[in-house]
Amino acid sequence: MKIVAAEVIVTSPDRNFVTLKITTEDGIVGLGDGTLNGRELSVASYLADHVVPLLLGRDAHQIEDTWQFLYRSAYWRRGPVTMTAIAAVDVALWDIKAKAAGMPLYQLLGGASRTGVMAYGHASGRDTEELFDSVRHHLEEGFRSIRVQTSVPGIDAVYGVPATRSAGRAHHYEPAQRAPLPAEEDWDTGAYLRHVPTVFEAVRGEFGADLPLLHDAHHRLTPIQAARLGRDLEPYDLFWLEDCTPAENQDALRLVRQHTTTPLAIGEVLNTVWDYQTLVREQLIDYVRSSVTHTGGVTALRRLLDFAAQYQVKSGIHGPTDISPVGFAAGLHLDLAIHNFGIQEYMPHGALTNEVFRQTFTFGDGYLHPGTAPGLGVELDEEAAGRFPYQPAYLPFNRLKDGTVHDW
Ligand code: GCO
Ligand code: MG
Repeated sequence: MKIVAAEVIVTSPDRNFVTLKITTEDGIVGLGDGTLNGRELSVASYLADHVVPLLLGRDAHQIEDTWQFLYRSAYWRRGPVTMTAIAAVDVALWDIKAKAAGMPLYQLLGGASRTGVMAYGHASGRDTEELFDSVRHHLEEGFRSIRVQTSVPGIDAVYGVPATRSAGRAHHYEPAQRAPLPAEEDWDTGAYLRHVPTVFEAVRGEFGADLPLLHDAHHRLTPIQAARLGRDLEPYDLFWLEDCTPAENQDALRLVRQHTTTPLAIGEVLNTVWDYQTLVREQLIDYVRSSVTHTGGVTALRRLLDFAAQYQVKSGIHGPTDISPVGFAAGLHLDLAIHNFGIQEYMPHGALTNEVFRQTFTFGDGYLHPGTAPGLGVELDEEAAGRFPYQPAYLPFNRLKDGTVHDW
């Protein structure tokens, strides 16, 4: 089944998305997500300039061969732009194969291992009252596991907490801003380490012992600071503490592990199984945070999660709004099929995004399901996509009080 066309579509409903649309000689269309937040056009160019010409005429069914060809023939390996571009191709080919088979993708990955996929949502607040309100709102929306992010006294703008509560999206934090330059946020590790445990104490007091709670430290701590935070949070029984240290230093997690039993999740900025070698083999983490979109697609993430399964490490697939509905759906099919599923992040997309990407997944009482439509279950409305041209957008960055740039 020859590939006869491949097109890169950049659209910006609510935010920027890069989609690869592959068409086969018998008219089957597959979609892949190539969205890399704040660097979207680099992936669009990598795909359009260097990958599309290689795809034309290839057999769409040869997913493994195409993956190996794109990974090895570039000579320059790994990195977020390359791995996101490979993911876009891989996911589009899985979509095509599943449509050709007349089955939802999870059937081709071995079939469902569970009836639904447990999802967590993002609650946040500038103070306790606003945070409790946000947790309640998420419970009403159907979430049964909640990530808790909080403002910190003395810090003006902090990751995960919207600076303003705009109507309609009041409870959803959007990680990028449409702006010609990145916004500057501030950071004070001491103030954060003192404040966060008091917030979890309050949340546990209000919502009880049973509610699974998560927290994202977003790469800001040194190993000894992370060890202290993990230990201080032990009384509040977190489902996980995420990105406690910048993960390119895998060895750092040994020290954190020696000091705390708080479960650790890492990996949304990692791109390949190689980035996880020490983390998984030494069981330094409990959850793999990679997305399908940034890790080379379904083929590569499946392999990574199978490796993790040998060490009792589970999945926690990244699901922010900067993964498009196409990449999100691909993650849901994997979640349903693999044995070592842990939890799925679910940050609902905005109304305009849902107009452009027609989706079949369902959510209720804490669980997501990708649906049973053939393929991924996502269709792109190209007319709607065309109404939302690309807009420059950046992730924020951090400075300490003395002006030093810090991890965001
Ligand atoms: C998460 C992430 C996101 C990232 C965003 C960057 O846990 O969902 O940390 O909020 O900041 O995906 O593009
Ligand atoms: Mg995160």
